[in-house]
Amino acid sequence: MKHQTAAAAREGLHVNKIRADFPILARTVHGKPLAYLDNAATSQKPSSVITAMNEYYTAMNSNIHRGVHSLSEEATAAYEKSRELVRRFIHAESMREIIFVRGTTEAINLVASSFVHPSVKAGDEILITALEHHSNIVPWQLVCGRTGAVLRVVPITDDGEVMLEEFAARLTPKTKFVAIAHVSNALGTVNPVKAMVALARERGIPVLVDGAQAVPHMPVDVQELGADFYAFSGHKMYGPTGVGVLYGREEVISGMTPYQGGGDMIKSVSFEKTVYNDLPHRFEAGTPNIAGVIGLGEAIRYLSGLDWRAVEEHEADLVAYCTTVVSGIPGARIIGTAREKAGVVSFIMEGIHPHDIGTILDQEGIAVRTGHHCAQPVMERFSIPATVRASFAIYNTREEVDRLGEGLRKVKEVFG
Ligand code: C6P
Repeated sequence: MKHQTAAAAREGLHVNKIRADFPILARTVHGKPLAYLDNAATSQKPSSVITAMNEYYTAMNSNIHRGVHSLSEEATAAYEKSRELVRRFIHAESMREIIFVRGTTEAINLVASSFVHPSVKAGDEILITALEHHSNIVPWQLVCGRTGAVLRVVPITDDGEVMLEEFAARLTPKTKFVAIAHVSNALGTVNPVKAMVALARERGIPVLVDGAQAVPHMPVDVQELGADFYAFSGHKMYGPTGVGVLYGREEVISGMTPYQGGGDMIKSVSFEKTVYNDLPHRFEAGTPNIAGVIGLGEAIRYLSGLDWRAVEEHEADLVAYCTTVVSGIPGARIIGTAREKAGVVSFIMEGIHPHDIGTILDQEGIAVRTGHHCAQPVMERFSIPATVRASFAIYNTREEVDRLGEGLRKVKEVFG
């Protein structure tokens, strides 16, 4: 019971048991037990995910969709099984809507290249918010640079919440696309994405939701959400790196030109004419990350075995507890105080650079991320260069948050 929060114990999220599923959590750093609080950067992987990938390489390694031999058929079946697991996980209507990519970044770039670039002209507008990750800013700037379209930004409040009325006001006849984060990686803010998607779609404007920081923390139903695109990465939801998902509503992606050309995305090729493959394969050119996709499927199996309500309660408890602990350190200030947050507590300490804080915490075995978190406009909004970010997963504990508090008191001693 030592590691369990009250909420977790009550609801049956067996944190001690979960911790035992993640072998890396048993290691030490600088002689101290690892307290891994950098899950928004990437989460740790359970043994089942590592084993599934190992099994692919040891028992069925071969290319997919190409061979008639048994290994290729087994690998293809495992790969396509993962697609079905993803479909169920996000409640998509069809497997044709699930495109495997390298991660959120590639998913957004795919939409920018294949959907938005061909459909905008000079003077059209692409709307994002002020709390986006660089991956949901730069691809749109590239499109704007090539087409003369204009990037518009919805401001956020001092609490780090998107100003909804400003969002609505910026949805004009010039707006041709909207791209918004579900959860902010730098602040933890959960955006009211359902309402935002509805506002855009009422006006016939297509929407992409960047779900990178949402899928590990809450159930997602893309049909209920109503967005045209939903992007996320495997490695932040207990899966491997190098694999992610672009969900695209079939009606929308069926009219899109392919992102990249190559093997597997075609039905037939001649020098005169190429016929593209069916959905979703026409967006998966070349040999994909087969082991990664199989590992992602296993991560989804793992997550699906947990009670979402217990996960959400446990992580909300950790965020609330961490907020209290950090706020109790003289000179500390939480950055991002939205009413609804998930997984993240960002903060600064007066007169001490976040990198120095991160270095001292590392000596205590505590892993946090320090810096701008690939969200420099967020830092600019709060007139700070960087923050310290503690970010949580299902296996974290209040005890680890206490260790963070002790580490921060050490930081205060060192820096006076
Ligand atoms: N954020 C973080 O430490 P990739 O790198 O493609 O898997 O994910 C990009 C990305 C897109 N959107 C959001 C909201 C994100 O948080 C991230 C990744 C990590 O916050 C690494 S910079």
